[in-house]
Amino acid sequence: MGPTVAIIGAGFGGLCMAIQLHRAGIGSFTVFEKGDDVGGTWRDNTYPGAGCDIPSHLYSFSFERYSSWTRRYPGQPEILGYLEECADKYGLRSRIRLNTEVVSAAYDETLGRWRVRAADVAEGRESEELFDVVVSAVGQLNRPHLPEIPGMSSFAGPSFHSARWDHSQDLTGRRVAVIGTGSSAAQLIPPVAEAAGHLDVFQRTPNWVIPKPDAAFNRAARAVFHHLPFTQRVYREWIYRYAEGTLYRALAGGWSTGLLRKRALDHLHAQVPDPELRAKLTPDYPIGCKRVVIDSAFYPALTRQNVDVVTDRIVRIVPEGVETETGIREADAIVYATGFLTTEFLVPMEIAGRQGRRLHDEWKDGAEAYLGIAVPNFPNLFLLYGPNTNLGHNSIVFMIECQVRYIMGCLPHLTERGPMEVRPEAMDTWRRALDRAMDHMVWQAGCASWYKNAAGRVTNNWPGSTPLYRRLTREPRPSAFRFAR
Ligand code: N01
Repeated sequence: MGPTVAIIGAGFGGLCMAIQLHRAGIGSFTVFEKGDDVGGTWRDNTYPGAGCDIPSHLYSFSFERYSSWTRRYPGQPEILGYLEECADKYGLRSRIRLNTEVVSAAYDETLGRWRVRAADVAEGRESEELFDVVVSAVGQLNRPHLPEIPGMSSFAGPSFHSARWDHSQDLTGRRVAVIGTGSSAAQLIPPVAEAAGHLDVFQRTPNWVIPKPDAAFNRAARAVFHHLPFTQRVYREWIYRYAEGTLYRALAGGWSTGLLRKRALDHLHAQVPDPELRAKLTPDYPIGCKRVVIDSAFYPALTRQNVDVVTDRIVRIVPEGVETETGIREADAIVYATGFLTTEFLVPMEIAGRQGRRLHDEWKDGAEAYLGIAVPNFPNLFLLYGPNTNLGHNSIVFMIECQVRYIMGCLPHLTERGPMEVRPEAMDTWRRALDRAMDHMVWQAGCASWYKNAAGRVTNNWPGSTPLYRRLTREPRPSAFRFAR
C-alpha cells in the first residue's frame, strides 16, 4: 500500500509524480489542483501563439513518448492535449481534485504526518486531511506579475496579463499595447500584430533572440516515429545533446558563448533591415544572462508597418493609453506580458514544518532546497521544480523526471525508518557547491532577470549540466537525512 501522498498541482510535475506512484502500485495519493483541469502552465497560458520553444520530443516524458507530435516545436493546445492524454491513460482523473486549492500544510510532530488544508475554490469551504508525504508541484511560473505602474486601474479599455488571456476581447483592427518583450511577448506579438490595427510594443530591455527552426512533421516522419520507436529516442537524444553541448556551455561561459552571440546577431541582421530598429533591439548584456528568446517570427512582426517598438520609459497608464516620457500612446487594449512572481516559491501556501517553523521565514533570504527537493526541518516534504532547478537551456521535464525518481527512491526509506528530513550539514554542503558552480554562470552579473531574487541571489536556476543533475539525483543518500526511527 505504501505511504499516503498529497501532490499539489496537476501540471507536468504533479502528473509525473502521480503516474510513477500509480505505476509502483502506491495507490493512496491525491492530487490537489486549484484550476479546473490538468495542465498547469499549459492550461493557464492560452495567449495567441503560445507554444514551447523546446522541441516536442524532448519536452515530454521519456517514458511516454508520443509519435503524433505535429511539429518540431509544439503549440500550447497540443502540449495540453498530451498532458490530458497522460492523465487519462493512467486513470488519474479520479485521483485529481480539481478546483481545490491547498492553503496550508502543517507537519504534526506527534503523528509524524502532514495536515493538509484545502479550499474549494468556488465556495471557499475548507477541509483538512492527513498525509504521510507532501509533494509540491506548483512550478516556478504560476503567479502572474503585474507591474506597479501608476494609473493602471484608470485605463478605459480591457487590459490583461499574457497568462490570463481574455478571449472575449477581439483585437482585430484595434490599437493594442503590449508591455514586455520576454518569451511570452515574443510568441504573442506576431499574431497580435497581424490582427491589430496598430500595435505598440513597449520594450524596457532588449532580449537576445535566436531562431526557432520550427517545421511540421509530415505524415512520413510521423509514421517513422510511430513504427520505429527507436527513431524517437535517437532524435530526442540528439536534441538533448545539442542543448547540453552548445547552449549549456554558452551559459557557463564556455567556448560556445561567442558562437551563440554571433547566431543571435546574425538572426537580428537577417530579419531586421532597418539599422535604427536593429540598434533598439540589440542587447548590451551577455547572452544568456536573461532567458534567451527562441523565435523566428518575433523580429519580422516588429518590422511591420503597423508596429512600433517603443523604448521611451513608461510614466503612467492613463484612460486613453500608455503615457511615456515623450507623450501618450493611445491604445484600445493593453496586454501585460510582464512575467511571473518567480522567486516566491510555494506562495501563497502556508507551510509549517517541525516546531511550527514557517517555510517562508526559513526562505526570507531566498528559497533553497537540497537538490532543489528537500528542506531541513520539513520532514517528508518534497519539491518538484523547486529552487535552483530551472534551466535556461534544456527541458524542465527532464529535471522533473530526475526529481520524481529521487522521491520514489525516498519512499521505501521513509516507510521503513519513519519521516525523513534532510540534515542541515547536507544542506550547507549543497549550498556551498551551488555557490561555487554559480560563479561560472552568466546569470550572476550584468542584467536583472527573473532568475534572481531582490537581493540578487540566483534562486531559480540550476548551474550544472543536466547529466550532472541526473547523477546527483540517481538515488537518495540515506546519510544526508535524519530519520524518525
Ligand atoms: O516573462 P519575462 P515571460 N515596465 O519575465 C518586462 C518561460 N516561457 O512571461 O527585461 C516595462 O521573461 C520585462 O522587462 P525587463 C520562459 O522561461 C517559456 O515573457 O525586466 N516592462 C520583460 O521584457 C520565460 O523566460 C516559453 O526590463 C516590464 C517582460 O516584461 C518565462 O516563461 C514561452 C515591466 C517580462 O519577461 C517568463 O517569460 C513563454 C515594467 N514595469 C514563457 N515589468 C516556452 O516556449 C516587466 N517588464 C517554453
